[in-house]
Amino acid sequence: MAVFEGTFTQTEPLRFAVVIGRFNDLVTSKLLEGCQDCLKRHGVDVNPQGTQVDYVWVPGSFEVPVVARQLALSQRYDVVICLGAVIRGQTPHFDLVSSEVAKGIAAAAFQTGVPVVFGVLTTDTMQQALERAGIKSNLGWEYAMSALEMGSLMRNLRSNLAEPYRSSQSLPPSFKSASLGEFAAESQEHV
Ligand code: INI
Repeated sequence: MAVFEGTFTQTEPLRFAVVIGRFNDLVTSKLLEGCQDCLKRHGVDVNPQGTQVDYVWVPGSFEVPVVARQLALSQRYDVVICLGAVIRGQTPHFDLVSSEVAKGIAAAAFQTGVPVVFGVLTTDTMQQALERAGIKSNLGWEYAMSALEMGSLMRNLRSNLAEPYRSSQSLPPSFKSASLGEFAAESQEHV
């Protein structure tokens, strides 16, 4: 059998889309800088005029999932990175926005089969958000690492799982040459 893992070195074939919320752009632009810095240091051409990364700005985090899904559906990208900042101190509807964004991003990945990185900070204060976007560390870097790992892992899985598993030796004789339809019918008989 096998172990599948992403890599951080073979980045040349990878294509990325980054969706960024303008709301709290003091924070999101810093997340983007951290994200680009990480991609660049791993050999990715982050220039918007280049061939590896496209950038899409949206009004706020709430708009991120629908755009992430559209980008994932386009089949142009190995991975979509979502960047946003939802801050409780200034957001009476913090819980609504943050939970919808999280659910929407998860759905975009699940519905399309394209990894969508959840890079939306949810904090109580602007101070906490800034600390995580560059003052102490920059989580944009971690989101890019997840994107590199997931993008390369999914490529690896696609190429290795293209062929169905062929170990007919270990199957009972009746299963050996069965098509999927026959297999399903046969399985039903045993229920
Ligand atoms: N969007 C954010 O990304 N972060 C926030 O903290 C925020 N607040 O405070 O409301 C926010 N609101 C805008 C929202 O994402 C939508 O853009 C807006 O509701 C229009 O649909």
